[in-house]
Amino acid sequence: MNRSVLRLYLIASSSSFKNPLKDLETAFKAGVTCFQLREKGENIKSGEDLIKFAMEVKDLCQKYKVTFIINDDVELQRIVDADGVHVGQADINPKDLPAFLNNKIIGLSVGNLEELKQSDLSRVDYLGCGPVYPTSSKDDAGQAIGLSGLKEISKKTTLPIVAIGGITVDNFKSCLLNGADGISVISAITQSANIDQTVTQFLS
Ligand code: TZP
Ligand code: MG
Repeated sequence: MNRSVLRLYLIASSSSFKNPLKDLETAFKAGVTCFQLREKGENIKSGEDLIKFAMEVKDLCQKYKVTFIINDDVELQRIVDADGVHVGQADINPKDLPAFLNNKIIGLSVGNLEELKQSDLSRVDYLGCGPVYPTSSKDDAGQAIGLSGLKEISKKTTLPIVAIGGITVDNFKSCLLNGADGISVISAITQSANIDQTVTQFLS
């Protein structure tokens, strides 16, 4: 995959924003490069509602040339024909993902060198590394690995890396200087009072 796709990778659920489609459009228009639908947390959609929302997001992604990734839900990926899936260490092993994902993007979360060593990366296109900084957006995110942890992982792989966890407009540049091809954020954009400005700052 092209590493530049990871440059600004937004993650959100259907309830992360006050006006999800409007706010996502603002973020995409401002330059988000990749979007992951991660339907977790409170007030989440399921079934037909989730499919409908994911289709609407896919249309938006196509309009703004944003790569569209689905977290974990392989069936939803297939139904909406998103660009790929992202799985965590506790999810399906990437090597066991169905064959219909062969020409799709597969992302894997890696929290430390041990996880990197133990993961079958034969079908993995990029790694999500972190949490780099402490975060309250994921209960089981694990210990923050810091910039040193990020750098360590990046030295042991040639796969594209997106840094994640506690990343803000004030600390993202350090991630890009320590092995990350891009940065992935939830709260910095979903909680922003000025999404357009925040996205622009992340791209500067
Ligand atoms: N995986 C590791 S940390 C994290 C995920 C999904 C949450 C990142 O959210 P935030 O708000 O950008 O720290
Ligand atoms: Mg997962």
